Amino acid sequence: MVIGACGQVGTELVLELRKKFGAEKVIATDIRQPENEELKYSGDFFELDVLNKDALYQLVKSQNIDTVYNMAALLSATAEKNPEFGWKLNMEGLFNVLDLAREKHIAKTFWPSSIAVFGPTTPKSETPQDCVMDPATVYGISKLAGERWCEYYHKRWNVDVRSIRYPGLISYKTAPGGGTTDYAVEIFHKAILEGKYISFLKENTMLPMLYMPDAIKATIEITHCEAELVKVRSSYNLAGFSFTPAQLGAEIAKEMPAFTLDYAPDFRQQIAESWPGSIDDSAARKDWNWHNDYSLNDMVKDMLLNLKKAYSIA
Ligand code: AKB
Repeated sequence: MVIGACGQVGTELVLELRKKFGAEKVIATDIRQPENEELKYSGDFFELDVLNKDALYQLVKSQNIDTVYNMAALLSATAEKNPEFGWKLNMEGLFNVLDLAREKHIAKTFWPSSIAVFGPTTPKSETPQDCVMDPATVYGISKLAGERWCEYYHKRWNVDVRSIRYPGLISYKTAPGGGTTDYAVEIFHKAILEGKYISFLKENTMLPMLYMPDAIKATIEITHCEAELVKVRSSYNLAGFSFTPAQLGAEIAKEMPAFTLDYAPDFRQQIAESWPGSIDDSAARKDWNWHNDYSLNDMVKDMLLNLKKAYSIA
């Protein structure tokens, strides 16, 4: 079962799981009906609010669910605008699923953490798996608290919970909603539709990123590998490549020479500045053999190709 199936990661996760395991084996759920056509017609969908513990339990039981991917969350920028709800959704949603596992109604669960668990005094470059973590956002605080709870449930009740600290995720099928790294997706849409983009982050703001096919691959691999391989039960560092808005703009301009980029930083700049510029993901590489397939250049080419197709531009 995928909770938050209509979101940026959920959409592609459901489609890939259905491809891998069969459509009838994967239940998609979200608080709202799917808009993505592929998702809509690819298999069963149920409306579900992860905060409704009873409805969640009923669905898990009636559909005989063994694995839950719990992707429902308020991201960094949105949670700053509504801190109380950000905390509530991110924490209660996690507890509702962890408790199902603790009570043995499901066998295992995947829960995404984020580079937002790091903060201003965290080492900025090649941020280690274990280091100072002083998140400066509600989202980051909820993810760090969630990581501690995941490890606690695992140690105390042997709950099989697995997690990755997602960096910024770049995708063309479903847009991200309310994150600080969203500029790295918006820029492609604007480049194709208008030939220009105004970035809400400053030109030299370096952030770790990952292309969606790699993120989906990692998510499925960590969830389905042997339990013994998963040595970190809080959450694994993970990354593909790092870039600044200026560097991404330059890559896009290689493919679209007329593209222009300007900057008008807003409140998200401060969030971005509290996060690492690059991530050391050697623990994930060593423990469960993680590796990314896409470089920055591969990603840019693939994004432009697919978005041009989506907008019917030759
Ligand atoms: C965000 O920007 O909030 C997310 C994240 C890095 O977790 N994309």
